[in-house]
Amino acid sequence: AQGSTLDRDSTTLSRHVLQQLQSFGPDAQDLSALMNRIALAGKLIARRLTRAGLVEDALGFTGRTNVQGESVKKMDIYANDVFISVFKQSGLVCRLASEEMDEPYYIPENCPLGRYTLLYDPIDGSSNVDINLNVGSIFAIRQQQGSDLDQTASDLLSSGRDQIAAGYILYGPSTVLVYSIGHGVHAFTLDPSLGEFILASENIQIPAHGPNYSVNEGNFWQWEESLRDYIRYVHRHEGYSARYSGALVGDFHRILMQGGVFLYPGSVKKPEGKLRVLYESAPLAFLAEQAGGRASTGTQDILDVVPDKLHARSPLVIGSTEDVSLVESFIKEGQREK
Ligand code: P6P
Repeated sequence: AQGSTLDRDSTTLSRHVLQQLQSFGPDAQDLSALMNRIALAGKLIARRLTRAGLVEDALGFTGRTNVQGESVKKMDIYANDVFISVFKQSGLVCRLASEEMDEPYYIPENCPLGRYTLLYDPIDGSSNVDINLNVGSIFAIRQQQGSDLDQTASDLLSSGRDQIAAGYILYGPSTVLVYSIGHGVHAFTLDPSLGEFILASENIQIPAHGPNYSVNEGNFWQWEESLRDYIRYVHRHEGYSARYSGALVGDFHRILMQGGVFLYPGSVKKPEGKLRVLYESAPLAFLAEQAGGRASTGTQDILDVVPDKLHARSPLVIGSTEDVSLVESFIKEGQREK
């Protein structure tokens, strides 16, 4: 037992990435280094969140609005800059595209030959920061296609199947980093006394069905009738629990660990929904499929969606295969009746 505990404690994130790839070639080294930078960003953000009520520039609003028209919180800016800072030193990343930036940030020292692009939502669910509830960072790593000399980053407008790695950091009672590089989904827990993310669980699998359904029912009357019919179905049937924290990463993590379905559907007025393809739906869809689950817009696999612009949105239905398919069946039924 002692041996296995020590083995686990010495399986750091960067080591785990190399083991995943069974090779120590240049790609493996790069991804290992990239995941190490993600881990450093997570530690820096976790540290600030832990002291949010005690330091300046952590709570409250900046008075600015971002490209989404959402009010920007101080924590959004801090976390956005953390990712830029840790990747500047990596020498591997040329561009960073974030929910908090209208255009991608280019790192001139690494461009145009930088091989990777980081797409991220630095603090997702930031409205939870001021009430000490969980928030998260979501990330995806893609290889840069072409030199992008005109800095339009048009190569990023491709399907989620071009992601080479994705994951999130969940800042909750403990700080958990979940990632996949295409070889299963694995979770690490931050040990603050070591300053290391330690392997917690490997090859996480989403159950085929689970009890949780996670959706903001306050939007009930904005949805298509077919979605309302699905909600009426779960209201009528035993065994369902409504769980919604208002922060996507925490709500998705519950689904990943216990099964069920998270939905952010389109509404009649906003058929594309609220969540962003490139740095919210697509990374989580990558994880969901790697964990034996599914992610859909309701009519199409999320990983097949090709965004038309950097901050494109899509509806999201994600989680257990049976639960996602049940939602899709209601939507298809609704389309037949039209
Ligand atoms: P609503 C947070 O603002 C966020 O982007 C996700 O983290 C979360 O799932 C969703 O929006 C919550 O949106 O409309 O239910 O408040």
